[in-house]
Amino acid sequence: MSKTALITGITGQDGAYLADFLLRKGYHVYGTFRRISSPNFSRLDFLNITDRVELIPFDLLDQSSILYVLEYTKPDELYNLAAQSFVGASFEQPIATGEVTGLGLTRVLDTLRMQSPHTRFYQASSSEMFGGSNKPLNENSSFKPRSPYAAAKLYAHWVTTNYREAYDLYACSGILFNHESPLRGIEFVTRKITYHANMIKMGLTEKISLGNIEAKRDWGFAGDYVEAMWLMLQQDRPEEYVIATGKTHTVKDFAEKTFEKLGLNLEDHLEIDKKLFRPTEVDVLIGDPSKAIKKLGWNPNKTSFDDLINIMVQSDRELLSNSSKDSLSTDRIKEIPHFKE
Ligand code: NAP
Ligand code: F7E
Repeated sequence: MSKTALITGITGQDGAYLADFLLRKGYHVYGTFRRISSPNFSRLDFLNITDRVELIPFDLLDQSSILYVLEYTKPDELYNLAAQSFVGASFEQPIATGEVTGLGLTRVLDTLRMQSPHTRFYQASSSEMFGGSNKPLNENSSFKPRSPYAAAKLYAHWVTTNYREAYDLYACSGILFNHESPLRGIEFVTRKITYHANMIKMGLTEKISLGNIEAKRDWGFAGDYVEAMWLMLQQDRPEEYVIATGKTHTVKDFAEKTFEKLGLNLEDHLEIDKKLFRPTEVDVLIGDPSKAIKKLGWNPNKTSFDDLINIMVQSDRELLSNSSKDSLSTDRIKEIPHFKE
């Protein structure tokens, strides 16, 4: 019989790639979605898998929906990817971020403990929990969260560790550094850059506004990172793993390369907007994936920084070329407003 997996947050970037990965492995995949005003399955559609996964309504704020989903699915593996995942928004909505990203995990794990304790559990922890360092960070590095998002993720991370120790659950956290793709949300900096650079190339806009372009991140490809999530649940013992490429680049590097690939000069189009700076920033992130390489056999070098940019630039070029001008004239062009300075 095929194994079953439940993915919370299947409508997000990682949820879609993970669902695709697990379907290829022969899993029966359940995925949760939020009831919102218009359906949001575009990422599953992009990968042509919407009809191949079983979708169940669910909200991390709603205990009874969590109970229902677990009773209904009793999965072999549960991947908790759902979260309010945008660091910038966590400064504007710190309480909702705590409720969803922090307490939401506890609701899921506590229900799992009672309903389906044999399910193997993956928690989507984040490099943001470290707060930054010039040196490569590993599983033993100390945490110093610099945003409400990072604090909520750290709470969820420790609850996962605690439930493993207290109730002997197979519960582990992947501490993932930034990973991007054509399915990345448009407000995250990499996708914002590849999308806007293509808009500029097509003459649909002239400028891109960015915040702190000196920030450095360890960026990988989301399609490679979901394999690490799965590998973590196939081990003899549940543990924590850092997943990263081991290389870091500034936002400016990413933007310059993107613009170059389109035959554009970043300087001619860049505006620095102070409103896009965060109240506290994580200046530098670089991860040390040695443990994942050694124990999981995971390969951090499948997709290079250059390849990642190529994939995203090409995908946004196709997306924009296939869209009518009318459909491009509103939401996507506008900046996401920031209310707090
Ligand atoms: P994403 O694209 O923002 O997806 C987040 C998912 O969570 C979406 O499916 C979203 O549903 C769902 N969600 C949000 N609020 C919810 C709620 N109240 N109840 C139920 N579902 C809710 O994020 P991602 O990039 O795929 O990341 C996946 C996970 O990894 C997140 O937990 C993120 O914090 C973590 N992480 C990401 C990275 C990265 O670089 N991508 C690195 C480290 C950790 P809607 O589609 O309805 O909004
Ligand atoms: O910012 C700087 C910004 O929003 C990256 C999430 O997946 O990865 C992600 O969090 C850097 C920051 O991602 C703009 O200040 C400059 O230094 O793309 P981002 P993030 O905050 O690193 C971690 C690992 C997660 O766990 C999160 O869920 O870029 N930056 N100018 C900008 N950032 C944005 N968004 N927009 C700008 O205009």
